[in-house]
Amino acid sequence: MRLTAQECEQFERDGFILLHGFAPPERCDTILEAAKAEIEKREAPIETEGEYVDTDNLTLRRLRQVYDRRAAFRDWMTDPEIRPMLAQVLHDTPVLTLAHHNSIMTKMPSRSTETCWHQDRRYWHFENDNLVSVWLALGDETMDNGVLEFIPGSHRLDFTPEQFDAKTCFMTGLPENDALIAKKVHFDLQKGDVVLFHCRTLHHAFANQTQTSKISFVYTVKGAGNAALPGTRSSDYPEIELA
Ligand SMILES: O=C(O)CCC(=O)C(=O)O
Repeated sequence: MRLTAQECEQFERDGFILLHGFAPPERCDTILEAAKAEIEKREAPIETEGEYVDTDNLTLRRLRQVYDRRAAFRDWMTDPEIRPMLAQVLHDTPVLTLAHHNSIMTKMPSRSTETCWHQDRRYWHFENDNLVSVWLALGDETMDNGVLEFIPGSHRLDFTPEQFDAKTCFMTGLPENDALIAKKVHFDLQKGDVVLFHCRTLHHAFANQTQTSKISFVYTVKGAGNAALPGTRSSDYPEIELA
């Protein structure tokens, strides 16, 4: 499957694009069942809400390194259908990087927290920013349960370090930041919807205010010509070319 010229332009302009209904419901159910089993096991490496905020909240936030956990996850991350689209937005051969987003994301009822505005590249170390994440909704994602919001065009802007706090969150309360944040958009996602977003695109999500867990899948691809910097976490994990 390929993106239309208009969709490619949209990605270049906004830094994200929605692929509505990309993954069939049965496939999402298989992934979701596997995700729930892995969530139940809670095996390392994981991240909890307590790592994002100063609390003793050990609510699960993310299962990391999921590629190695289940065939259902590996199959999704190496899905041949999406590769041509990834090649289009990267302008290069897509390569899976297992170092970073390679995760089941959770927003648990009651105890989840807001995710601050940020660019994913904040902890990533590559020669350049040619990296795109693939977000798969495994159920409904809305403002009530913490759907992602994006700032269109933010991937093309240059920011100063003063616009970010010590945790590399894009600060609210600064007039220039707030003016940009006012332009935020989101899509209400349904099971099978995929969002591709650039690693410089500012995004955030509120807490889950519902009584049902929100479970999503996210992985990242880079252009083959974009090497991870030696000696950083980004180069510590295998890469898989999706030719
Ligand atoms: O699920 C969320 O709150 C957003 C996650 C996210 O943006 C990230 O981990 O980079």
